[in-house]
Amino acid sequence: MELLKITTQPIEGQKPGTSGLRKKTRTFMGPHYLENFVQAIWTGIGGATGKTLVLGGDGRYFNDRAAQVILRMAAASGAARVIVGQGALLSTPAASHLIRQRKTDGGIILSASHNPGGPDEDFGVKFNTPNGGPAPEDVTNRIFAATETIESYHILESQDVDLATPGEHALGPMTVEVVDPVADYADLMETLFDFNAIRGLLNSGFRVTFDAMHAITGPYATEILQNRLGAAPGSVMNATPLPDFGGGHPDPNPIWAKPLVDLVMGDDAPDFAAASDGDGDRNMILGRGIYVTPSDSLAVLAANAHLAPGYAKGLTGVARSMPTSRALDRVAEAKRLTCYETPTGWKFFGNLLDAGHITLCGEESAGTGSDHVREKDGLWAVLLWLNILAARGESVADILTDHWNTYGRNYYSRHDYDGVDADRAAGMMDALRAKLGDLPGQSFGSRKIAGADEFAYDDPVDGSRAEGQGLRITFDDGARIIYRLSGTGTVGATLRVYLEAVETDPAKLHGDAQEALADVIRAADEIAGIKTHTGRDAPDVMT
Ligand code: G16
Repeated sequence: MELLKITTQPIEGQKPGTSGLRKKTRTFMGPHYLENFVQAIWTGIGGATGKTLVLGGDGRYFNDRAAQVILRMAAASGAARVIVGQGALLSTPAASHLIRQRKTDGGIILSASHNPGGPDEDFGVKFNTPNGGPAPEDVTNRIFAATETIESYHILESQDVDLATPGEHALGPMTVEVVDPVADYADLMETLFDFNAIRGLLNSGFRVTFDAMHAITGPYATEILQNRLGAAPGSVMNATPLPDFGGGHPDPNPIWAKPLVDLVMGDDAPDFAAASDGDGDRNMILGRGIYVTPSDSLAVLAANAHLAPGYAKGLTGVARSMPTSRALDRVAEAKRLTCYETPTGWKFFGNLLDAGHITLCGEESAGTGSDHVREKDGLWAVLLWLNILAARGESVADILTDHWNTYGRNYYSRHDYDGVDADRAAGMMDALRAKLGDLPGQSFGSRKIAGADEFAYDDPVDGSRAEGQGLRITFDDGARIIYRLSGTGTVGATLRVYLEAVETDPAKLHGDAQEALADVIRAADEIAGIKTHTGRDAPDVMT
């Protein structure tokens, strides 16, 4: 085994986005691309020497090859041990758990989350810190700075490590420990939820369908829902992870998981259905005849979490990302909990969770989670829902109706304009930013703008400040429009427009979201000139 020092030079554009570095797979496969970034991670965390790290990914194309490169680089840089999920697989929440459980120095997760996979699709690399959470901006800034000055990287020349067999393997002076990717995570879930109650529900004829979308949660959902909780065989669909996710977008929303939505809207609907994404941190919740928006799901979970044993003591506080609907705020107010508003990106919840300020948090982008790990967690949300359903003995639709009757409904939708020319998208944001000061007081239909600003966040724990986190328009009746450019896309710019309106009239709680939001949608275009700037007539995706 030879230790190689390879001469390289900086590669442009290795700046981590909302969640790690995401690029086209072929970009990552290009000469030195992955290696430069991994060496920059070592630099950004003060070197790999003596460290114990976790490594795993969502199984997408190039996952296995990238894992071998990272292991050889970790060994060459003096890491003591790398704990790898068998087959180089780990869901993002399971990786977060392993990082914490084994008290490691952090870990590398290979995933581009909900983005499609394959040689012509997307790949990603993300570093998580010892608390199990995505690296905060000071760390990612150091990593990025290292990518801009890199001159060489270190790698061991060796055979591939056998990642198919659990146990310890030597790689030069480093130990590679291959572990079952599912067992520890499944055990953690058993400590949080009343598995007996859920088992009883599933034995009573209550039918569940979980769509793993040919992504990482297949083995996790099969073990937990079918093997441990007794859901009928076949309850987990698309359960085998595939390198290209079967050619689909592993994104659990009504567009990309349409077959599941069709199922719950059909005659033979299960009582409860859910889906997760490429790396297992997102979730979509459905009941018979009903889709629960992520923002509503977050609010329902916050209102009912005490019904699960792991949260029986109540919540210390809650948090949501700024564009997430304020349905959560209504629950927090009623329960006298502080509700923190953070920028988009799970990394911003980390300090609040570590400091014990919050127990539960979530985002409009189909992510909910709690202090059990430091990532959002798709199956956790599914199990919390099942625990609540078992405890309340009501249907998903009844629980949601009761929730809206109690707290009111925040009608909500996100409109995405994908692959917009980056300059045009930036031009729209610049023009809107320039006129924010003139907007308060202007009327659109029956609503008047009460406030308009660009969101910035001062972290209450470490005092760090994040600026430029979305343009925010608030109306006098609580409606909101948020404009943001996505930080996870790999082609051009994705413009996200988040739309929200508050309804408390019991007669108007069951409408269609797009119809209920029609005036807000119109105002969003009038205010920002979306069509003119982007050249698009309609959004590509509405969730
Ligand atoms: C990531 C982040 C989330 C964020 C989402 C969307 O999710 O972890 O916090 O809400 O991206 O970000 P953006 O609007 O910038 O595209 P995931 O599931 O892709 O890791």
